[in-house]
Amino acid sequence: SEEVNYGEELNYEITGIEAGAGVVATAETAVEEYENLSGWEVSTSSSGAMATALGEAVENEEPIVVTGWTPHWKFAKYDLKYLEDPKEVFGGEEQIKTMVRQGLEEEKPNAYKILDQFNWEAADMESVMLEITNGTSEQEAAQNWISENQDKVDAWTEGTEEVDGTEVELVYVNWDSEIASTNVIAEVMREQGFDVTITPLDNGPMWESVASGEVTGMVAAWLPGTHGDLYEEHKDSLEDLGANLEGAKIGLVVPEYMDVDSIEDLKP
Ligand code: PBE
Repeated sequence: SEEVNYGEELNYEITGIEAGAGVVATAETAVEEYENLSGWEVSTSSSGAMATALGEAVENEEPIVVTGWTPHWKFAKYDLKYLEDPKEVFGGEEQIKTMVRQGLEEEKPNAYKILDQFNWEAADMESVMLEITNGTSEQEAAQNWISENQDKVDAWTEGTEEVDGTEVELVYVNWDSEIASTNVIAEVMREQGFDVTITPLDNGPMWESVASGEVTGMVAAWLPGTHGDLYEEHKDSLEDLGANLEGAKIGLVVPEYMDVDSIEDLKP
């Protein structure tokens, strides 16, 4: 593996996603911290463009290095691996947490309680993501998961009362994982009588809109690492409702057929 120089073939490019994503910022830190990544750059575009580039590379058995994360359907669809990260720049296991605006509990106690009780597992999120990527609409994939997992949904709504059009605005970023979770919780709340709007934003504005109280909340906070800076900046102006999913992870991801195992195997 010491012989292969993927850098040249890849034009020293790590295929990133949205510029505001935590995993992109962390990949930029990795480029600074790993001497062997000198000369490499993290390109930014969108999660969709990254997924397309990854799919094309796999189809042609070409090399590619992407900013990746778990849960994500790409691991079910392709044979992929995380590159080892001996400097631990990407951190360890993460949680996805729910954040709501201050005062929500008093103003909309039923909305607060459902958001507080929302939690599921990586396999749940992955099944919704996979269905969406295979062509089912976001809302329909959410509804399908709900009808197959009524026991979990019942636990989220337990102890709450149905409402008549109470408005809830959830914000998220167009990452596949957050499209899945936000649509599921939105559909659950609609079934309880809420008038739910979901609004995709960039990562920074997502956090700001919850902290300013402009919107109800979000289920898309990746901590402690990925969104650690945003959390530090806003934690005093929002309410942290804890994890809705355990065992998340970020890192650099490559196809299995590439002859590299560690970030340190990439050549300058
Ligand atoms: N992600 C998915 C996000 C959090 C959720 C890993 C792309 C990020 O990097 O900010």
